[in-house]
Amino acid sequence: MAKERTLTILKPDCVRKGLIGEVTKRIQEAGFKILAMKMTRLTKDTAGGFYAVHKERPFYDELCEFMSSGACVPMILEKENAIADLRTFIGATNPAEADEGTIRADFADSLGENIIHGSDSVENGKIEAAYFFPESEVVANQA
Ligand code: IDP
Repeated sequence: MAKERTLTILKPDCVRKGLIGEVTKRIQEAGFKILAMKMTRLTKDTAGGFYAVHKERPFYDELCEFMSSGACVPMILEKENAIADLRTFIGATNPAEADEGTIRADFADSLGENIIHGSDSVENGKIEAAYFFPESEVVANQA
């Protein structure tokens, strides 16, 4: 199977709860290689741009408020089947419906504040990775 890249974000609730280390450890133990990572704080506008696909949804404003409410940690991850595997790893959007042992089942409080993001397609993964990282910040060769 071909290697894929995906974009994850440890959301502001993950940072506030002191879970950066725990979630990053699980990401690495699950076989994802971190090619880029940083801490940043989105503005309401940059959060809105990232989630533009949800612009017409009733929760859009709440989502932009939440995503700009504190620091977050975006990362580019690489692995075979990374897109689907990360989605399985993080669990369903609503933590009440997330499988046992997933990040959202273990740590998320609500549908809105659900700890972690994962790209939903290869195409969106590329767009989302470029939203946070110029190619010069992607360390593909880590030998
Ligand atoms: P995903 O993050 O599992 O891909 P999406 O449907 O793409 O889920 O929604 C993006 C984010 O918007 C979710 O992770 C969650 O933080 C937020 N969200 C989704 N649905 C709701 C809702 O009904 N109320 C509040 N926030 C929501």
